[in-house]
Amino acid sequence: MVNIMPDDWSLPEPPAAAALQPYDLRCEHLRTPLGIGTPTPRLAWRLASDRRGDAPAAHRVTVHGPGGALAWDSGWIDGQDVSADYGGAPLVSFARYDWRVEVRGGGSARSWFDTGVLHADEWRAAWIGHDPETDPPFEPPTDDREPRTPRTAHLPAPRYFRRVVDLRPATAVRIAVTARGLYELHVNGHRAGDGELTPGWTDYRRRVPYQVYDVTDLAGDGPLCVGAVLADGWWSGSLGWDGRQQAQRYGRHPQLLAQIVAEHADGSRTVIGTDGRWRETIGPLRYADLLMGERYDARLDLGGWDLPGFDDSSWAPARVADTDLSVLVPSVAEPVRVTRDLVPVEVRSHDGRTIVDLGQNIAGRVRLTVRGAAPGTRVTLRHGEALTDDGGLYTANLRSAEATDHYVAAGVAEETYEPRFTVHGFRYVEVTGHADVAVVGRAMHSDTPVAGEFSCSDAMVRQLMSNIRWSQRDNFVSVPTDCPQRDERLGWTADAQVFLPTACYNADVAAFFTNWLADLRCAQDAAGGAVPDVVPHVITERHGTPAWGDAATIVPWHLYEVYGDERVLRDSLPSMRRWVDHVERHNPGLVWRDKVGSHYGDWLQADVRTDRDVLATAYFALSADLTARAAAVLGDTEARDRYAGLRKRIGEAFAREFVSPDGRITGDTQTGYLLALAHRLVPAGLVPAAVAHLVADLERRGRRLTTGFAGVALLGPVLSAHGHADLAYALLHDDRYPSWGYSIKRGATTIWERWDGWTEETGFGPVAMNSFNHYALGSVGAWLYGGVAGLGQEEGSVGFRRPRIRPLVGGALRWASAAYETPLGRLASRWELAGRGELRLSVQIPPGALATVHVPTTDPSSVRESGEPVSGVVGRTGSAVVCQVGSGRYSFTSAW
Ligand code: RAM
Repeated sequence: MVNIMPDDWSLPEPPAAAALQPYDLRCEHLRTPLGIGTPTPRLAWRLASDRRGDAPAAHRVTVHGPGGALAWDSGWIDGQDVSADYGGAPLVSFARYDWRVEVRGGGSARSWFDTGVLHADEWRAAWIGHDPETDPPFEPPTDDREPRTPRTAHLPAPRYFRRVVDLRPATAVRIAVTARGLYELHVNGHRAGDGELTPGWTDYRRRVPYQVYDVTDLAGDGPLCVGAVLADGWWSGSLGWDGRQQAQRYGRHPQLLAQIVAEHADGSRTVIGTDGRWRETIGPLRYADLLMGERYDARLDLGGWDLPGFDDSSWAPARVADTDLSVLVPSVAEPVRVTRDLVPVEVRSHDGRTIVDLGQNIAGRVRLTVRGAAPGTRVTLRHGEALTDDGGLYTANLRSAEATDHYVAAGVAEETYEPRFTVHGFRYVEVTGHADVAVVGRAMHSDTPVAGEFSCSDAMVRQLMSNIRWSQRDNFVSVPTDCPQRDERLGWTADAQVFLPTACYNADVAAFFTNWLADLRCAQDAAGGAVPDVVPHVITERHGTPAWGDAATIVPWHLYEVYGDERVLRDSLPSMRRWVDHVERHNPGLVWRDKVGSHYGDWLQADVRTDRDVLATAYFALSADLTARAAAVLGDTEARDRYAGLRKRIGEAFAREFVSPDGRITGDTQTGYLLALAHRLVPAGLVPAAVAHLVADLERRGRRLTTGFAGVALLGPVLSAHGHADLAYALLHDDRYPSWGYSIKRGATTIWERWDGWTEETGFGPVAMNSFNHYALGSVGAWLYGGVAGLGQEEGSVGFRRPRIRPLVGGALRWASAAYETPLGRLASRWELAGRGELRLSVQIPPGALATVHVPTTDPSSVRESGEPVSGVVGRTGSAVVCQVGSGRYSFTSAW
């Protein structure tokens, strides 16, 4: 069964433009951000032009600050840059800056950014929140009699805070807010902003991000009521496996911090921070936990608690808990948002329970509507990814995560409830307690803008891409996690690095990973250089693992290649070096056998076991290589030479130790060959033999893969680079175990953690670890974009200055297409077997790029572009004519 879900996060079209038109203006990788905290933010734009060969020659940026005053005029800057670092008058905190970019001979576009706290001494706020262990307890509401499970027994009630202030008439009101915990901000009876699970998860010991809200419209002219709900979240709630033991990892109870900044017509400001004048209580939200779920008792509603006139005399004065503000940092990434509602595809009754099927495995929660319930009716929502054979909810794979929400009805004709401080990974919801209910799924994730789309003629491959995109969204929840459902949801570093190339094609993840890399650097062992297996660092005993720790070099380098922002290398080079030095220090023989941490090998590979020393040493070579390249970009020639030399010696050690004279790699597994070939560790003369061994292994197994997390992404690229695209396609189209198609045949709407998540022989895989929503094996996505549709860049090109379009016509495909927003603008390709031996290839190249296009053909003389003999030919390969083109749209035809 192929279950096609519309994947309607489609890529918006760039503007139609006769001449160079800037669009998609960003500041520090974000669109119209509030709370920018750097003094020299990077401003960037893309360009659209319908004119062939167009390239920008000069640009000019002007920035106007408070009161409309000119803050910066860059003047005309010659060159093809599509970004500029702010270079004007010192920025002022909490102010709006309007900016405009103009391109010589082209158009102009405007955007804005809004600053946060630019100087640490401008904070006027304290952390507030009762300490339940030392402060008098809040009076429990009398009708709070709901029984709890052992897992929820310890969960405290979230707190409600409020403060009413009388501001002089203000022209603008902003609020900077954060929590050690999770918060939801309210202003004058309204929720402020649309971020979820704010402030997000970071390494709270070192960085607690704050968000800034412009609440001018909500503020009005009268008194201003600022309210907040505060819950445990990652700070003090269940975290990782064995949720209860891991609870209170960062702190024992949550705290809130906020600063209101009102601006008046005369330019003066009123600043009010959280302090002992705020008031605090508990309310209808009886507990809220990311893993366990929420319980809301609507009978205890605090109606109007966030309005100025509310009587809060029974609330306690807030306790000032702490005044350490040194950990506060501006938010640098998009918040989590609810981006899509899913209407159930089926609602059934099972054993007196209602089972709702959303038709799609998501991360998020539901909106529940209850009609005609008596006061005190308890409605329970349980979440699961699958159904048991008899049609009940399957929850064994959630381990200790209860993923259960309870709603106690107020008893009005119709009432609506939506949890806010929990997130579940689920496709099915079981509703008990009341029959007249309606449920809508609410998908939420870090709201990274769509950057690419891929399609093709094969329904199963389209579903594969849909599954990949969903697993990306479902697991990009503030940090890149492994899974959204069980008691884990951690930032496993290998998962992130293997999936990163795919993630970059799907979405603009520049800000998202910039944030995560800051946590990676915080997490790295300061003395030794070991990188933990999960970031943020919460499993202290696991670190230094091959392929996991190497995220320290792979992630910054790949971000640099894709986005062309060398600042990521500047920030990361010391960390990259320390990681490589750490491995070298413990492995002076340059074969990585010692200090291998938890060594998971080629995690969850099927049927075989790749030699661990081979895998480790290949990653060591890769990390040394990337560190050398980063040093070269930054002009550090000494470091470049040192790491390039190291890479060379690791390569020699690898060849000596693992490559036999007949081209066999120790262990003789697909992943062993893939790693060695992809990272150029096979001596040139033995490459054909090594490829032959890889191919022989695949053929011997009836064209079945055995790869796990580390090898899987390399199948397509390595096989097709060595003339075996047919095999790569065979694996892509396969639907026998183990393959992507096998899960899709079974109705998968997300990528499974393990090839054997469910099999005919055994049914569900091991309950100890069996997620149906894990992106690692979805790392094949990069090959769909970069291989099948052929959208990539030349070796050495950065930021897609020199794109390479090299489609891979083959398999069962009649056509394939992909489009991608490069830093320069839109890059796209579509190939199609048009019948009668004709191939059509249309491509779009962004302004300023010089692209190499490989036009597939069996007859070089047949190649035409827009009906004319093709020009700009720079070479021929066995099956393509290679030509160079500048920006614009081109339509090629050729014999095939
Ligand atoms: C499990 C998950 C995760 C992986 C680790 C090693 O927790 O599969 O994705 O990285 O193991």
